[in-house]
Amino acid sequence: MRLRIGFLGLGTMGEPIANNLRKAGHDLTVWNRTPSKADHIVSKGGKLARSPRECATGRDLVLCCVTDERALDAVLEGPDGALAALREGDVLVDLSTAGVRAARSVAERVSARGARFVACPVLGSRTAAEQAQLVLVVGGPAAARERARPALHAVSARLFEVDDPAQAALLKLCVNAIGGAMITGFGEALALGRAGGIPVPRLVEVLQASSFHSPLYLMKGELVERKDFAPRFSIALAEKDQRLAQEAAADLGAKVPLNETVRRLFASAAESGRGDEDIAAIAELFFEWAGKK
Ligand code: NA7
Repeated sequence: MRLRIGFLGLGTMGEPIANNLRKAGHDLTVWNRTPSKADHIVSKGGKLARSPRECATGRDLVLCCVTDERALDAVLEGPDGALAALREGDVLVDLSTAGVRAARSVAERVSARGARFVACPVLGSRTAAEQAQLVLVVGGPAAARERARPALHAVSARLFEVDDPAQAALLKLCVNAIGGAMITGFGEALALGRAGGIPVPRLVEVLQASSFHSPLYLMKGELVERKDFAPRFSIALAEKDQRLAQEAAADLGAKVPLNETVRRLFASAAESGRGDEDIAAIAELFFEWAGKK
C-alpha cells in the first residue's frame, strides 16, 4: 500500500530510514532543521516541507526521528509544529528514543487532537537502518499500529508490538541500559588487559570464545584497535539513554546503581570532548586513566 508519509528529522538514523520509505515507493515529504540534509532524498524525488506543520499536513502517516524529548517538543509544538497539523484519526509515529515520560506526554497531546500516537524506538545502527534491518519496538493502539505497519516493515527486519507507548519506550531503555553496561565493562577490561600487556585483539579473541561473546565486542573491538570512532552510536546519545533510564527508574521506584555509573562514565567521556564519537571510544577514557596511574 502506497502511503503519503511526512518524515521529520533526517539525522544519522532518520535519513536512511526516510530514504528506505522513498525506495519502498511511498509518497515522501520530509523536513529537517538543517535543510541540506534533505538534499539526497529531494534529488531522488522526495519533497521538502518548509516546516514540521507543513510536513505533517494531509499525510496518512507522520514519522519523526530526532535526538531526544527536547528536540521532539521542538518539532511538535508551536504554530509551525507538527501537532498543529494533526486531525482526527491521524497517526504520529516517533522513532526517537525520547523516554517514558515523553511517550506518555506526547500520547496525551496527540490524542487531545483526536489523533493517535505510536512510540516506536529503533534498535540498530546506521548500517542496519541503511539495510532496512532495524528492530522496532512498536507501542500504541492496534489500529494505529496497523496503519503504520507497511512503512515500519519497509525499514526493519523485525517488529515487537505492545499496546502502550510508554512500555515500548521502557523496553528500549532497558535494552540500551544493558548495552551501556556491556560497552563500558568492555572498555574497562580492555584497559586493564592492555595495562598488563594483553593486546586488544587477543582479549577479544578469548572473550568471543567464551559464553560472554557478543557481536558488539567483535565490532567495537575492531573500532578500538583502528581508533575509528566515527559515530555509529554516539557517546552523547548513549548518555542520554542512560539519563532517560534513570528517570524511568525514579518514576517506577526501581534502583539502577549500575546505570548511574555507566551514565557518569559516558558523561566523563563527553566532557573530555568525545560526545560525538562512537561508544567504542569509551575505551579511550580507560586507556587515558590507565596511562595516568
Ligand atoms: P542525530 O544524528 O544526532 O540526529 C538528530 C536529529 O534531530 C537531526 O535531524 C536534528 O536536526 C534533529 N534535532 C535535534 N534537535 C532539534 C531541535 N531542537 N529541533 C529540531 N530538530 C532537532 O541522531 P540519530 O539520528 O543518530 O538518532 C535519532 C534518535 O534515534 C535518537 O533518539 C537516538 O537515540 C535514536 P539537525 O540535522 O541537527 O538540524
